[in-house]
Amino acid sequence: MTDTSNISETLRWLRARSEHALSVGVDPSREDAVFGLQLAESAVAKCQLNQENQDHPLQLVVFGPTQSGKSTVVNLLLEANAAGVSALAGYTMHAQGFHVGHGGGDWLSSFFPDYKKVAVAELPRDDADCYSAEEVVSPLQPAPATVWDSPDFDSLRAGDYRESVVRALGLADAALLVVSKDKYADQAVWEVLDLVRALGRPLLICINKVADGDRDVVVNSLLSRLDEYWGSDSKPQVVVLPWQPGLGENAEVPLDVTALRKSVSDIMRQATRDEHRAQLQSLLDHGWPQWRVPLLAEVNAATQWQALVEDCCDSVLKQYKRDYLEHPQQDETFQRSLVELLQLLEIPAVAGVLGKTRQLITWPARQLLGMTGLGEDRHTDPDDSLERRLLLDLFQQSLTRLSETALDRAAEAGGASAWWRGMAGVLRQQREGLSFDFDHQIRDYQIDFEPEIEAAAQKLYEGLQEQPIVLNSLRVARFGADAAGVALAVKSGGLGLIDLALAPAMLSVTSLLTEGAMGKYIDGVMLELRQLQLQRVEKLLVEGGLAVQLGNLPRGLADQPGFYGLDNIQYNSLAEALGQATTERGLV
Ligand SMILES: Nc1nc2c(ncn2[C@@H]2O[C@H](COP(=O)(O)OP(=O)(O)O)[C@@H](O)[C@H]2O)c(=O)[nH]1
Ligand SMILES: [Mg+2]
Repeated sequence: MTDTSNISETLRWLRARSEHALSVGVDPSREDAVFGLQLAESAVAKCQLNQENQDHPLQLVVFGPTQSGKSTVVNLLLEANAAGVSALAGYTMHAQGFHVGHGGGDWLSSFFPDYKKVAVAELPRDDADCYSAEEVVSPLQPAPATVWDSPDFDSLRAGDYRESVVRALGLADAALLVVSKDKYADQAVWEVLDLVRALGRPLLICINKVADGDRDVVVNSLLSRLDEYWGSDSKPQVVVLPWQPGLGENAEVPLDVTALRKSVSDIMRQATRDEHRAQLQSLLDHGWPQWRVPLLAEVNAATQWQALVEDCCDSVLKQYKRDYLEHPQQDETFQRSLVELLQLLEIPAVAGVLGKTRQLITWPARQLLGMTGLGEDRHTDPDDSLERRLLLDLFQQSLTRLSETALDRAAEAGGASAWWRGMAGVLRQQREGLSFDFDHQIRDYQIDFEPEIEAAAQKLYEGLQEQPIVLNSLRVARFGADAAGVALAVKSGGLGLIDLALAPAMLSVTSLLTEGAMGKYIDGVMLELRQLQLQRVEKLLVEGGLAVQLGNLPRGLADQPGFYGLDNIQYNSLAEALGQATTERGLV
């Protein structure tokens, strides 16, 4: 079984996130989940208390809706005027423990670490994070024991102090629900009862303020309701207290009060702590289907997001192949290899131009374009290469597609719509930065790839050495200044390929090289080069820019209120910590 401190930490984290979501108005239905999480946290603390202070006295917790007579019942049980009774709703605001036959102990403050212990008479009305625990003289049996009076959970102000009801309930070895005749059918009562049932402690229900004539009708109605909710499980015992003026104030004790005391003694005697660890697990099993709903919605949405991102990468790569690598008129890589080759051939006209500017030729080189006068009117950014422009365009298209999808899914009703809205927001915020980063990665890739182009040119040159006829034709070919200019422009990455293909001088070089045995050889070298280029671009997309950066975007939601920010692995370890089944990747 999972270790309790891990359970406790996990529950606390889940609760903090859920409360955060509530505070920003995301999904008000999470209030119930918070209630269940609080009870589970308290049940964990009880298990820890059982281990660390095995002998702490039996704890009976009285709970119920407002004005049902909880404090009155506590006094009847203790046979003392201990708990404050009032006709005002929400009069009891704190958990109040009455020790019978013992004086309490340090274990209590470690069970209520977030609460201040205050004397009953001094419990403040403006601070809910207090409790009291005092010894009373009482004939209650069995003893030693502590009887807890608790605040209501259903009145208007109950939100302020409801947590202390739940904290006290977790401490219970046995529990007593006090409902009044007019409250027993309330939704709020049955919701709490549902949780307490999952907590599994011996439970007694007391219907209070029942007029004599109504007794059978009310009891039968409650019993049939219990049948409906409890099914075949063993149901709690029900006792009745009549509507009787001055109940508990007279010396004469009505029969019903005696019966109540006896039933309470019985459930206290039934209480055993051996079951508490298993009961905690039942409580976790009970809450989990509800707690996991928003988590799963996010994990599923995040899985879908990853699939979308992978899809985008695939389609960018496909388009890059089609529109760049395999596009016959946009063979920028080939042209650049040729320019390198021309340099290696030391053809005078080309070598002259390139030679003069040798130090300036760092590719891409802004300065050179100004010198050649080429391309200025066509490209606003002199660093531009077709490849970079295409990749950037494709990246932008991907971002647009992702935000449109996010907005579409946000518009669909469902648990994940806030997540998608959040993602659309993250994308909007980060779009500029992402594009900037991706651009840098393209340039880094291009600079890294430059030596490969040079190496390919070197191979072409070596091949040419074995083809003296072609080599000679090249050496004697007449290259005008045009060819040199074209070469330089390509070298600096500033010339569109269409221009290059049209440049007659280059055409003549190309045709010399692409025919016969030399042509085959060149095709081979170029094929290898393109394969390498495809690999590098794939790496750029998959390991770099697109996949990783876009894949990490959901993390931006983890810090925003209302989100849990778990991925599939984190979800599974959380589920495991609570003893729940994990999920396969890609679940829906
Ligand atoms: N007449 C009569 N009044 C009761 C009975 N039980 C509780 N009351 C009154 O109902 C009001 C609320 O009782 P209290 O014990 O403070 O309810 P709590 O809010 O559940 O603690 C008080 O005015 C009590 O005197 C009862 O059985 N008969
Ligand atoms: Mg009260």
